[in-house]
Amino acid sequence: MRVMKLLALAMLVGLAVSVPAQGINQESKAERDARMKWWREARFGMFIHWGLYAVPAGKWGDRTNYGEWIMESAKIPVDEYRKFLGGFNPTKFDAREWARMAKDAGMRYITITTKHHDGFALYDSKVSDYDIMATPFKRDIMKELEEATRAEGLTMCWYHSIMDWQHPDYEPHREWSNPQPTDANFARFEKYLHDQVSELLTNYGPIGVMWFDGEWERTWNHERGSRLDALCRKLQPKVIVNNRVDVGRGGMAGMSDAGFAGDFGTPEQEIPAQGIPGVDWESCMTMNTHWGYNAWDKNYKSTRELIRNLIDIVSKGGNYLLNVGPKADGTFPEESVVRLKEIGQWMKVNGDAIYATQASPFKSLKWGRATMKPGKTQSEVFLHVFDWPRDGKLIVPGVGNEIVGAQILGASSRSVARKSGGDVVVEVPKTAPNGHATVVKLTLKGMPIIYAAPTINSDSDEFVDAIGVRIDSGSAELVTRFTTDGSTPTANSAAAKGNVVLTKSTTLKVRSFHNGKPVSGVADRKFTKVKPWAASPAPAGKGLKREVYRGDWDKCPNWDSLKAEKADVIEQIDLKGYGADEHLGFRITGMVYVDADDVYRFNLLADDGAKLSIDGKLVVDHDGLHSPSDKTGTAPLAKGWHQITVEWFNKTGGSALEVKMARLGQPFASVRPANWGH
Ligand code: FHN
Repeated sequence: MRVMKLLALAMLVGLAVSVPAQGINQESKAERDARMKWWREARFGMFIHWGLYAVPAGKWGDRTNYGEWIMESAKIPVDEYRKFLGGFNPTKFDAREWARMAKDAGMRYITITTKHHDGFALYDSKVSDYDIMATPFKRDIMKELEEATRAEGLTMCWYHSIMDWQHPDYEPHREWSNPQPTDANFARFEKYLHDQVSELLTNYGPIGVMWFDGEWERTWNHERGSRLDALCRKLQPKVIVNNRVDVGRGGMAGMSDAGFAGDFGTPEQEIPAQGIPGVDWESCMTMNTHWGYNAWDKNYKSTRELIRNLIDIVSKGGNYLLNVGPKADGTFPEESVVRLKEIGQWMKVNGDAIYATQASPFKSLKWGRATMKPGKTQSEVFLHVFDWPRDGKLIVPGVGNEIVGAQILGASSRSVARKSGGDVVVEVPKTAPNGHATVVKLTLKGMPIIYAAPTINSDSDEFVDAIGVRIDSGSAELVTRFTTDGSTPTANSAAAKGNVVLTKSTTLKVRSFHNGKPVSGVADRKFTKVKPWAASPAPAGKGLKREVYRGDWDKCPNWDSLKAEKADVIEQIDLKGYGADEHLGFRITGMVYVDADDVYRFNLLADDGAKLSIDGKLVVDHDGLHSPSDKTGTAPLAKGWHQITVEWFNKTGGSALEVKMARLGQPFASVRPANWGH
């Protein structure tokens, strides 16, 4: 009975129980938090891209703008590229020096390319002759670096590419390469991949992160990703695995959909506009414009930009993985050495505002960013000031707490901070102590109370009978009051205790109150009561009709103008039997059953483009070329059967197609076969 009541409440709430897009391995939240703890507190790591590509250092023929992709981009055949083996003799390589530079820069972990896409292993692999032992150097670089990293108190992490341009069993192989494989067998390649990952997770001590990459080609899929994820966790249960082990990553923005393997999202060369509460992520970025060493690339970001990237990322709850591309002789480019040193000088003073901090309590700050260490008795809020106040008054907007104190990190004396209405004014020197960013630590009594307009959470703006809307003020100390008649909430307006249930079309207005006084702006959102779309007569048959097409498209074509290769009836919307095919399209038609009048959400996962229509109306438009990602749409439906059409195509590379649905307020689930008809 209790479950039914909770479900009823969840339905009314109009908000699904959100499932963070974090991994598929079965562990409790407490177990996951314990496993992720060191990584979340570390916040800052060094990425190292090193391999044979450092030998040409970016030059091939008359071009000098290559990096670690030189083999693919310059179409250098395997047997030609292997000649770099003889030139890879990094006699100046000093693992301890590398680890010391990372530590002195304030980095807490190192992630190095054990094998990049070119297939060359930087360690002594027993299952490959294409490794460091085939070079004049003949030393296990990973062993030396792992020992040095640990000696400096840092955590060793491995980057490992799934895509492999040289292995004869890897597919798709490069038609420009030679020798051309004659009996490529991807299952054999998968075993080779597992064997190398097993070496890396067996022979080098405890590893912090397995950072997979190159998961986007058509031969890699969710089943293989799940197997590789499971292998890592079997070998080292405490290891953290990034989301590129599987195929759930949505492009360079880096975040995954629920249900895919991987512990954290991997935005690349970008910083998300805002963090996502409850989702772990790490932005990886270069110092110049190449990951691998390019002797001509002098386009290095300034130390100030690198420090402010770190602050911006951490203020949004993420980690920063900053890359170095060492030279073939084993040294870091001088430009990288200088920047690491300068970042380290800043971190020495301000590391407390980075390590083990959480995302900013503020929605935004005009003059910079914030990070925080919240606590029940008192909280530390670190104000990272980019634009220093010339009048010596740093205004911190909308703070409801009593002030315990204020201090510029690195300063010998405390600063004076006073309340001015809802703001805090901190007296600071007329010039900024640090041009990159000066940090003011503001200590507050209790958990942060930030005067920001409450958020109105709902998965839909439409409803059929009633909808429950969750309103969040951001602090237990604040009371949220609301109106449904369009007026501005006052101290006498109704208080929103969690969820507000609406039964008629309404513009909901909400505002935060502290000690009886309004302390935030007003947020509003319009909710409309709608008639559900009429149901159709029940279908005669089970399952859905599918037409299969072959062609080369950039978006869903006009299927009526094409001739289907075949037509069949399917039990479920998926790619069974077609998983690796390219230049393929489906048009799926039939009916879907819903068991009550309500608003329903449809989630469409696709690579490449797809569209989903209900009763002839387009509900999800996820058309175009893109990596596996999902989009959601809603439709108000009467109990019974409704027409559904799903169009989908895959151009080249990876592919994905899945439809999930949910009644408003419930989590997404696959559609039971009995609920499909035609
Ligand atoms: O193709 C790789 C690239 O060479 C580099 O390793 C980056 C770093 O994250 N990852 C891939 C591009 O997304």
